[in-house]
Amino acid sequence: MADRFDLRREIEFNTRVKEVVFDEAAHTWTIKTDTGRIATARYCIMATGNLSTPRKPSIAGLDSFEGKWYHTGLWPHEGVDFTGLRVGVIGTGSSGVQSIPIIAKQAKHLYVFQRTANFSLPARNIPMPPEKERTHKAEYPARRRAAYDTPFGIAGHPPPVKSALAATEEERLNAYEAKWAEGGSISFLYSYTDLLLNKEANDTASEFVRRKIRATVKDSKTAELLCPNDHPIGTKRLILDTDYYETFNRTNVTLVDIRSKPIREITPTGLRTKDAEYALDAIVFATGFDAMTGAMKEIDIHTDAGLSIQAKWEDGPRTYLGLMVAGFPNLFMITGPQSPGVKTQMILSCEQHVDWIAGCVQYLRDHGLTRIEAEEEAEDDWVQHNNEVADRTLYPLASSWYMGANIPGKPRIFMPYVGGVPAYKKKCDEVAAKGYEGFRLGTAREEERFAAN
Ligand code: NA7
Repeated sequence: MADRFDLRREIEFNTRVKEVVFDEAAHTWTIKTDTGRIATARYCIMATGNLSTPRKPSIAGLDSFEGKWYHTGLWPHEGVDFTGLRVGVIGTGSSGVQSIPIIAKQAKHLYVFQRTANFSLPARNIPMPPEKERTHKAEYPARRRAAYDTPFGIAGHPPPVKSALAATEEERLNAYEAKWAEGGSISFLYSYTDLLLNKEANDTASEFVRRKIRATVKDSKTAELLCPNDHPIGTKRLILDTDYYETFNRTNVTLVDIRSKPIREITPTGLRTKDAEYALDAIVFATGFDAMTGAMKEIDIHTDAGLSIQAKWEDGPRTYLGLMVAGFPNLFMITGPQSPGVKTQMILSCEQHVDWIAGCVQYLRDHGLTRIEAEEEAEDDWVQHNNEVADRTLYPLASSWYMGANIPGKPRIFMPYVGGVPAYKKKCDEVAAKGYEGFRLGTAREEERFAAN
């Protein structure tokens, strides 16, 4: 892509942005980096990602550990060979669940330290048959257009038409079995209309997966520990795996419940829980990310009047459309909090934001404008709408990274917009068509007199 679009000359590689400051008189952002390079730009677009700030828990004693430790989000590019080693994996989200079967095949012994069990479905990954690849690629433009009309931004799954509670037990079992055999998470959640809306409906799908876990894992105590029981299926990221539950039938794998017996400390030779000590040569932290707001808050983003993103988002993120933040003119976000981003196909949502921002910047240029800022009231309304939509679903019932629940002390607010891609895109397009409704527009020469929308 970089070569095809001749992008390399526009990119500063190996550069970390430390601070970005808005100059209110000039209507520009100044971007300061760790290489000393400073850039000034009319607009600043934060494409810093939702899952880009890996987070390692502060467990006492890690500095004393004599083995090697890794974080799944900072994996060495050259790979890691665990052959013959005693390995501990901490964390059983997507990253843990997908790496555990592979590490188990190499390690002498693998200890999986689980605090919370998660639902996982078979990925059914196989080499792509060439014919399927050809027909799929030939349909790219039509698929992309169709994807914009689906809630998750993913084409090719017929939307459900029926409530799970309107189906008979036998119908439901057949439907879930078929989806289990096919693989995929969206397709599974698309079995019925109300799996993410109604707890009773959801229970039927959650119980189906628990039965699969019990049927797969031979040791009944281990199976029971692996059965999620604290959240409805789909309200945390629904994991896809290859042989995850089967891995616990291996003799070199031990599941350790750190919910009832928490980790106390890491020692030079391993890890100590409340009731036991585990000798380890390597530790893998699969403990996730400071999701959705972490990367933005890591950079010192502020205006020359002194308002900072850290202060503004102290009680949780506030945005207008997940695209801009009141008080921070000319600063855009790609898939910011309160946009559908992480609850959709990311590439599509990134594309929609990029197109919207490009259209906006073009509009400002065409109208001789140099400043755009979200209005407080529009932002308040959007945050409220975002919360109301989430509260109509089961999502807030889970202690997920969508809620900020995985970071001690982080405010618990449901961050993604779950009203679906079509409703969101329609709103963004309407806002633009109305001359950027809910935004104040202005010019550097006329700071005081913002053009009314
Ligand atoms: P996740 O989904 O946030 O999972 C992190 C896991 O680490 C989860 O099982 C946590 O348990 C566990 N965790 C976190 N802190 C601790 C401590 N202190 N002690 C023990 N266990 C801990 O991150 P992933 O990287 O797996 O996946 C992130 C997303 O990337 C994923 O959803 C996909 O969208 C791609 P907890 O549930 O908090 O009890």
